Parts: sequence; C-alpha cells; structure tokens
Amino acid sequence: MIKNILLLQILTGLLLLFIGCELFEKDEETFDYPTITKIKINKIPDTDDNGYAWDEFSPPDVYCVLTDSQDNIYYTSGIQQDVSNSELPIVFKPEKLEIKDSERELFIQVYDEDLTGEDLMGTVGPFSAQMIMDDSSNVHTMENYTWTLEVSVTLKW
Ligand SMILES: [Ca+2]
Ligand SMILES: [Ca+2]
Repeated sequence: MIKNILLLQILTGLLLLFIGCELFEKDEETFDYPTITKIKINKIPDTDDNGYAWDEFSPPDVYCVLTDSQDNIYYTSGIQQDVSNSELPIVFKPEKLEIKDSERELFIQVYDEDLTGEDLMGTVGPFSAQMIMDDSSNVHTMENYTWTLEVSVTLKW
C-alpha cells in the first residue's frame, strides 16, 4: 500500500514536470523552420512609371506578395487602403509564414490594388532565409532605388 502511494506520488510528479515543460515550450515560441513574422513597407514611390498618381482621387491601396523566381506565391498580405506617405511605414504580420527551403531566393512585390486589377509599385530582392540567418540582425532591409521602394523583413528561427 505504501509502495503504491509512493508510485502514485512519483507518477504525479512526472506528470507535473511534463505539463511544466509543455507550458514552458509554448512561452518560448520556438520555430520549426525560419519564419517571416513581419513585413514592413517603409517607402513607396509617389507616382507610377509615367509620373501619374497611383489612384486618381486617393492614395494607393497597398499589399505585398512573397514570391520566388519561378513566381510561386508563398504569401499575399491583406490590402491597406489609401496609404499616404505620412502613414508609412505599414506593417504586415503573416501568420506562420515558414520558409522551409532556407536557400531559396525570394522576392517581395508591392502592389497598388485597383478595381480593375493591380499596379506593380515595385519589387525588392532577391533574399533568402539563410542570407538573413548568416547576418548579424534578424531584420533585413531591402531598397529598390529605381522604384523608391524600401521593405524590411523580420525573420525568426
Ligand atoms: Ca491605381
Ligand atoms: Ca485608393
């Protein structure tokens, strides 16, 4: 009988230890793969290639797409309506955007959403998860001077 109680106590102890570890892991926020947690658009061009405003009566409606060089799409953000310069930077927080192939060359395309399709505001890249992991900072900023476009990517791993 005493042996049984002792065994029960040990089992309970182990169970509590196990639950404790589970809670700890959840708090730690671990990642199975390098994960893009944030895409920040710092600068967008004032006008399109022809010098015209992106929209006739309001600022552009901005979203971004994460692609590779084969045009595979890994992420499409929501649309941020009427982004004037004073509203920059705008931040998109993808959910569980894991980069399973850390060597793959990636690009971020930024668009102005229109009723009749979309206008490309510019592209930044290539970059790869490995490139950011090799760097000293987990925030990687890319600028496309032709388009006056600047985008920062935050990677966690
Ligand atoms: Ca437009
Ligand atoms: Ca607009």
